[in-house]
Amino acid sequence: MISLLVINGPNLNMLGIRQPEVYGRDTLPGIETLCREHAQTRNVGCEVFQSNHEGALIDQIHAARGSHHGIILNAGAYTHTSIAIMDAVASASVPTIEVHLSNIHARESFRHTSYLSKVAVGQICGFGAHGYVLAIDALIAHLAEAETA
Ligand code: CA2
Repeated sequence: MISLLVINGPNLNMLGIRQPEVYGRDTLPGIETLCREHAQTRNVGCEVFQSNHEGALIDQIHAARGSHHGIILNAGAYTHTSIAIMDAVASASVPTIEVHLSNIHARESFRHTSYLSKVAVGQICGFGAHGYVLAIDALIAHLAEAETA
């Protein structure tokens, strides 16, 4: 069975508590349940992880090699700063889709740059929590395509 890992980075544990006008009213546990339930409808396994620490995120990305077929990654603000997380995604060689709740390209210019986009299969942003559902489907399609290639 295909197994996916959904990783959320710093401050995403605060979702639904503050700034609902930017990030919506969904909470992190709500998003994680949405991911698990959607994955189940597609007959794929889904594990979730959140950390506010760069090294812990890197450890999870490394550990995904051999235990998960794909990663859905919202690295939060590390998206715009972390060469270390970019290198972890590249070195793990696990297909990764980058997700953001907000449309980072319509926000401050420092959010327009993503180091992760250089190593991700693709980026989904601006669709709120539904972006995780889109990413699960996109990752399943990508893995199926890679299998037949
Ligand atoms: O839009 C996204 O998903 C982001 O990855 C969210 C990050 C932000 O730094 C990225 O530029 C885009 C922020 C995480 C959530 O931060 C909160 C701050 C206050 C209240 C609730 C969440």
